[in-house]
Amino acid sequence: MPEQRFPDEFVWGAATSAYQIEGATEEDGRGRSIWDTFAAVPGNVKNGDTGAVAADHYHRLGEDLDLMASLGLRGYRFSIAWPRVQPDGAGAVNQAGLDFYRRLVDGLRERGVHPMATLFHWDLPQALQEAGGWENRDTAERFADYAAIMFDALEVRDWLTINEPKTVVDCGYRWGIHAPGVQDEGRAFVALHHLLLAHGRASRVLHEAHPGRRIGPALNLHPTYAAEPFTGADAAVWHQDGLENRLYLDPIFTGAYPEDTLAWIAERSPMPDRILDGDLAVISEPIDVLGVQYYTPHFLDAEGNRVHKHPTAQLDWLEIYPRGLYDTLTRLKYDYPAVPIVITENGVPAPDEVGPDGGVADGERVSFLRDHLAAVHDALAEGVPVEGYYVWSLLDNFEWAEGYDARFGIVHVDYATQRRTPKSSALWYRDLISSGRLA
Ligand code: PNW
Repeated sequence: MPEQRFPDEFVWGAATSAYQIEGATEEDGRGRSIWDTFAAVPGNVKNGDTGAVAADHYHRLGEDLDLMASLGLRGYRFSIAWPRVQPDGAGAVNQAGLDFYRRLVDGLRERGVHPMATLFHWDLPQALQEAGGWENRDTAERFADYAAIMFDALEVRDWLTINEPKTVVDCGYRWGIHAPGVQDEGRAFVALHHLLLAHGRASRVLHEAHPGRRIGPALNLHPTYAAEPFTGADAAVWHQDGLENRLYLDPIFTGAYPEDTLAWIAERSPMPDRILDGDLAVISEPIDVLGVQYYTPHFLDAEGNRVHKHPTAQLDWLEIYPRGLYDTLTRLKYDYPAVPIVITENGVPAPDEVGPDGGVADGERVSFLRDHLAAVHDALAEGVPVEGYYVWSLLDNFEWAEGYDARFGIVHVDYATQRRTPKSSALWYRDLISSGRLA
């Protein structure tokens, strides 16, 4: 195989999110989030796990920054816990919360690591949930206010608005397996519209207040395919593509919801009535960067049911298919206007893997990352403007409804001692970063 060299300026990064690693949920004036509430209800999260301690990152910031430097990371994507900064989601700012993220950004800069900040990675202030959460249009305004606070407080060039609106809509509101635990399609798509509105409002605020900085959404995209050719699955595949991908990409890039998907939604949700004049102009505020999160494709049988064609990971929703990342990236190039793309998440879970010597040999993760990066390289060769890649995740962490059993980190966390141990994938990644080429 010819050598697969990446551009010198390619940003090799790792990603995390606040609720999944910080812990310290009741310290220094942090308000309550919907994930604190959701995780406290027995049965919602495996083993009754919560983010109360997580990887204790809030108390181990210096150590974790040094860890990033030791791996040679060029980029770090983190999220800001809204309730740390605005405990009630509106009004008064909690200085201690702001200070934590200032220390983080300063620490990254001192170590030459490029920061990428996510404004919302699912930990909505509980007070806003009590006022209707994302079903309440006002939450988008509150989000724009919070975004303005963060834009002024942190010297960060690159911002992401909403992490995976699709997962909020599907897991949080259609299936009820994530906070806020709603199971109602009608309400789900109302929430969707307000999430996109929040994205657009915050993007406008940034453009007006800080020209030169960049912002975009972080979308999980799932290429959809017929599991077998000539089975008549094409209509189902297109419908699924609407729900998974076009429902998010089209309004942001083209200023219109996909008509077929909107018609389907209209049969089950009052969402179309909630679209006011001017909303789509806000939602389609030009983006400067697109965060792409890729984990898995969806193969459908003739009835439109999902089937697996390839091996799955520890979590069975994750069917391993690196070619899907190439297909996703090239599809963006051919179907949508060109913007710089950053892979803001890609990774794989595995059960605890500590060997007898205390080391962690996660060969399957190395293969997964290598194969997906080869797909990124192929997309670069095809002219897709991919600027960087952030592996999910830097650390083992609170994997939402799966709790601590599913470990996505390239660095192992022993939750009893909070000891960090780079896995073989972290050492492999460090070498890749220094050579710039896939061996
Ligand atoms: C993402 N799916 O969520 C999130 O952004 C992370 O916080 C999370 O830890 C990571 O992926 C791993 O799950 C997803 O069902 C959740 O396809 C579900 C899916 C995809 C991504």
